[in-house]
Amino acid sequence: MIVNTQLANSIVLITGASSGIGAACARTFSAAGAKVIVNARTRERLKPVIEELSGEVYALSFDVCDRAAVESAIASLPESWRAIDILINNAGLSRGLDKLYEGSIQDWEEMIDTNIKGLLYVSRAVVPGMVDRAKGHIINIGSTAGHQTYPGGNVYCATKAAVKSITEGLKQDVLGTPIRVSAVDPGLVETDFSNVRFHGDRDRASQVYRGLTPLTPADVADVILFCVTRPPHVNLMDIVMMPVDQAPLMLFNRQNEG
Ligand code: 8X3
Repeated sequence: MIVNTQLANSIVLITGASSGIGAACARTFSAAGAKVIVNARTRERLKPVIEELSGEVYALSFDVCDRAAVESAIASLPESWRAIDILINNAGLSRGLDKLYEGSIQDWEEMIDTNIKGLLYVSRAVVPGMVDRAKGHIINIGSTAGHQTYPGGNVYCATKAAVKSITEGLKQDVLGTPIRVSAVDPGLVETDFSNVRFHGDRDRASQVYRGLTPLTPADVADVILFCVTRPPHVNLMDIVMMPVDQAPLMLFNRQNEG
């Protein structure tokens, strides 16, 4: 990939960068010339991604759900990595696809803690620096699930609707500054997402993508790159993307099915 002059030496923090969309963002932004801070819960999980990157990379391990850990990790950044230009709030997960009245409260807590509270903690720690420097772009990874609720999606969809509201609210809050705020909302992307949702039931997870061509994590990273490389006066507010084999919201074109 050609180094993008807009991104050369920019510092990008990507949460949940050990796999899926986060890891794809690390590859895409690193290849485009950015300095990349990759985050995951442990350094160990980041190793394979770091080994793939040829540009400058800094590993920052913390759990986005742990407010004190978020604050101290961001405060611990060395001087040369402090001025974060782009924050990609990617860490997120789904757990379960149960009726609300039968759902696991632990599943709910995990989704709310990661998808909403984690995103808020990281934003609260990083955005003040952007405001001080009058420079920055926050990209929140939402979902088609934040636009319409599907059966069994109840709490997960609510967390992604919250991401949409938080994105809009933050954009209002930084109005009058050059800071940009965007959400990228994918539909079906083939990652570990469904395996995590179904607590490691790989057969059930593979059924989600059966007979269709889902988005890849690289497809989503590509759109995020597009978002941040628009001219500085252009703010893409919310990009909803899905595979050609999906239609709003849960209609699928599966091959070999009657
Ligand atoms: C991921 C998309 O439709 O599996 O957020 O919830 S979906």
